[in-house]
Amino acid sequence: MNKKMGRKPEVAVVMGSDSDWPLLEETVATLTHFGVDSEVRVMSAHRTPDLAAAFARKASGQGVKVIIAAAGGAAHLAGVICAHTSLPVIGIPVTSGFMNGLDSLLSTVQMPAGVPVATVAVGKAGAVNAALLAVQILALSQPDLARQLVIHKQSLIDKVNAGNDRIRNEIAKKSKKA
Ligand code: RP5
Repeated sequence: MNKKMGRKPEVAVVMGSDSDWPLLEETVATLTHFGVDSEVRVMSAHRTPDLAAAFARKASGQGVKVIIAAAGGAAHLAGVICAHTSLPVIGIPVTSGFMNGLDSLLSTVQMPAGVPVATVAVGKAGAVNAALLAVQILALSQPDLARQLVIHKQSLIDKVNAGNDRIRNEIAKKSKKA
């Protein structure tokens, strides 16, 4: 939520390493676009397991409504967070040096029944979509965010239509020249 209004962030953005930050900046920028503040933390499922578990256990009590967790390689952070909270957890698989992040994708998405991680795409699309999904969850109880999401959908339509016009104009110009 809005720090300016003296409220704690409702979205937590956590990542397995500071090396993930360039990707997670996309997530935070998208949240910021909707006026949603976030708490950003680096923690590791493997290197700081106690910290990750404690963070997940306390998050709900601190006003967090959605947790976005990103990791690469043996990407278990979202799953470990999910194991310790009933909050919705969105997992972002970070692009890795091995098969461009297929390892991260499978590690994040292949959760056992009962422990759901809403896994988005590898890379930038996933980083942006994780933020949008978090906004959509918050929008269920926040009409202003719901209104902004309607505007966002219209911007997607406008962009596609502009692309259609541009391509059709280019083709028309070329066929006139020929
Ligand atoms: C994961 O290992 C992190 O999320 C990161 O994507 C990857 C590499 O971490 P560093 O070696 O850069 O710290 O846990």
